[in-house]
Amino acid sequence: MTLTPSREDKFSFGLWTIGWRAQDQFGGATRAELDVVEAVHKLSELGAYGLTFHDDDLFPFGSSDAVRQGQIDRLKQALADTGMIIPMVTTNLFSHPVFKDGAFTSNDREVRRFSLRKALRNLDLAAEMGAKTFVMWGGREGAEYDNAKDVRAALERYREACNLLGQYVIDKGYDIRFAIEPKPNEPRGDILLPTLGHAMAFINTLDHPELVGLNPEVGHEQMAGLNFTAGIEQALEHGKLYHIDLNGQRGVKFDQDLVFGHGDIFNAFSLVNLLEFGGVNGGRAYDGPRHFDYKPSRTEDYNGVWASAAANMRTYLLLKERAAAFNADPEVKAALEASRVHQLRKPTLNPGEGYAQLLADRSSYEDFDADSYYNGKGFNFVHLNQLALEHLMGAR
Ligand code: GLT
Ligand code: MN
Ligand code: MN
Repeated sequence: MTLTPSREDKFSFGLWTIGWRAQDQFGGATRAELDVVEAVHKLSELGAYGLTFHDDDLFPFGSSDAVRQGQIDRLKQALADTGMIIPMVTTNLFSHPVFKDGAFTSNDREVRRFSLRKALRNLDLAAEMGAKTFVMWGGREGAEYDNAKDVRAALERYREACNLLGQYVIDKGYDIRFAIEPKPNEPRGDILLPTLGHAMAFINTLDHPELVGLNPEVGHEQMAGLNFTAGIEQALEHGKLYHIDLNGQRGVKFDQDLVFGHGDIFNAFSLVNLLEFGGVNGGRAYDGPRHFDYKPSRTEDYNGVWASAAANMRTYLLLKERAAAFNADPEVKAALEASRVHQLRKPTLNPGEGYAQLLADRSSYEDFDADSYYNGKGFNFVHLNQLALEHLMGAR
């Protein structure tokens, strides 16, 4: 296994990640603007295969048609020169003051109609660029105050928007699927569809649920204190992992967008094992882009930006290598056996068995020795976890 990224690894980056100028609530930018052509060439040299962007990353909000087209043409030329692709496009419905109370769910109907038009226009661009996924991150769709937002009405308006965009894609014959990106808070006090569980329930209420899946982000689930890998398992079980945002987060705090693996490294290890090798179940679980949505720290100059971009990919490949070693280790196999991990795949009832047979089975209850679980019958999980840690640290 090589640690040098290649196109087959399907690594992609948002233009807003490496291009982030590091402004925050307490201070202005620490870096100059990054030109899209340079971004494409640099990412290509580093081994990425794709660039993603918001409309406003490529051409400023309110650009004239000529400026917009000029930037699109420059990007297309850079793609042609490097062989890079645009796997995903997304819409900025959060930066301009017009979106201060949201876009599709703003209390102001004119803002909602404007937002739909902005998204529709960007769908045309996504199709033109060959993107297969259209991410919807509703960062401003939310509220700070309970009485300020009719949440049920907001969900209806969000559904109205998703249904309209879905119908547009169908009617235009675009080969595009939507991926909703959940986040619990920031910039709003509370954001609509805060976790991937909320989003999955919502998707099932749409006119075309098959057109809409998830773009879960590591840090966003972890901001809610949730286990990201476990969430991804459930998204996979529902066939809803359409895209993924990889990064790092250290605990329940503001959205850090650190380099992948620079947060919960244990969870990053199980995530890569799941995506690449199906985790304890086996089989490759996800075939889409490995998309990094991180922010190079404010302390870094452009040398640090490119070093951090490379770090995302190298960490991913290191974890992939470590996961392969973990899976192949006979001691790990024995530990999984001792932990009875694979027994969970066996149905609890026998073939054809119902409650009548279960009630008649004395071994399942009357003769079952529940007390033998006191002071015995341990599950060996800690040993299994120590083996994971040792593989992770390169100690095995
Ligand atoms: C924004 C956000 C990210 C989303 C992007 C897509 S924009 O930077 O913090 O998590 O993925 O709109
Ligand atoms: Mn984030
Ligand atoms: Mn993201």
